[in-house]
Amino acid sequence: MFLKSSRGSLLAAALFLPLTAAVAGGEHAAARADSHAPIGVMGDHVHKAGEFMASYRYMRMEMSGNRIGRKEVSPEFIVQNVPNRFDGPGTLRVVPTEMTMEMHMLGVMYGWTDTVTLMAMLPVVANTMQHLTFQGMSGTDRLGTFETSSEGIGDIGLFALFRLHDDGHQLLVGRMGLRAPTGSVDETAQVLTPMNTRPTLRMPYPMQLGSGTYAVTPALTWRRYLGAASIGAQYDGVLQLGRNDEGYTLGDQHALGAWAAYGWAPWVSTSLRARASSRESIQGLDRRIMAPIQTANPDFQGGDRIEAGVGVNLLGVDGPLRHHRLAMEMLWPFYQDLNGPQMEADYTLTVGYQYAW
Ligand SMILES: [Cu+2]
Repeated sequence: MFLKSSRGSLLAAALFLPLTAAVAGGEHAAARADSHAPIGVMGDHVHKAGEFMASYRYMRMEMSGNRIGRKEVSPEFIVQNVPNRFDGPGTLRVVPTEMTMEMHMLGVMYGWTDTVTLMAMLPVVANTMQHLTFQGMSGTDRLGTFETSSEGIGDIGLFALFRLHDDGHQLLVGRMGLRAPTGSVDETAQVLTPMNTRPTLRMPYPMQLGSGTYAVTPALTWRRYLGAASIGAQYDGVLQLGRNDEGYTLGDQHALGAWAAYGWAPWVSTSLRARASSRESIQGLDRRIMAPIQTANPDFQGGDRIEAGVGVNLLGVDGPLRHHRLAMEMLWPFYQDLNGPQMEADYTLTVGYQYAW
């Protein structure tokens, strides 16, 4: 799996050498931990013909508090000021306060040829959301709190990765992917209404497990070795196709990220990464998702975010650990401009294990 990629002198130099650092020549190819991008990046590498790789990723995103645009707002501000677009109260009456999104992602890669690698991804999703319900049709009297959750298979993805350029130092990988609507979009939960009743309703958009539509997921990834260091960049998109059976389309997403990594030894590298992403709001409407809560409004979805963080890649280079990889990355947002009111992200953690043979 580690290609004939690396010729860098692996034990030299300080973190983030000037980009002019010369690539040490004359050494034969060796495995290095930063031959894979930080674990939060997907579809960054390819395999040689006949190689397989199995992977497991755990991703966790925590959200809390709310914003309108870049401005933080309180639950009381939301229920006094933000209109309810559906029948009932004039303003929103239920406010989400915290959300945890977890994903267990199983993946397999296969080098079909030296140029084309095939990849499949199966996500298992688990979401929980905490809410605050305000009493009656108006005012700021707190009635109570409730939690909803959803769990199950998300949208599976099938991808082809293309080795567009690879000279041992510099690698360019193109990706074309198709996501299928295998995740449920009709999950329900019991809620606490402002009238103090507890009906079971279809959950709002962020709590659903899938998109309900096919999507194409192109990406382009570039990586270059600079001695013991490496730098890389990726564009990553999710373009939804058509409208789902419930009557809506999730917003398209575009992300641009860049990282720098340094290999302290062939078996360990650390990285810094920044990523800017943009997601559009939802087009259309699910007629069964109509409640005085921001998450039920298709307009209050998506926005722009810039996050940055650190990662570590570990690679087994000999003995029984050879070809095993373990990696972790943590990203924190430092800029969020949300189509809000919407919950803001606190952090995203990705832990991954990969094994190639
Ligand atoms: Cu792989």
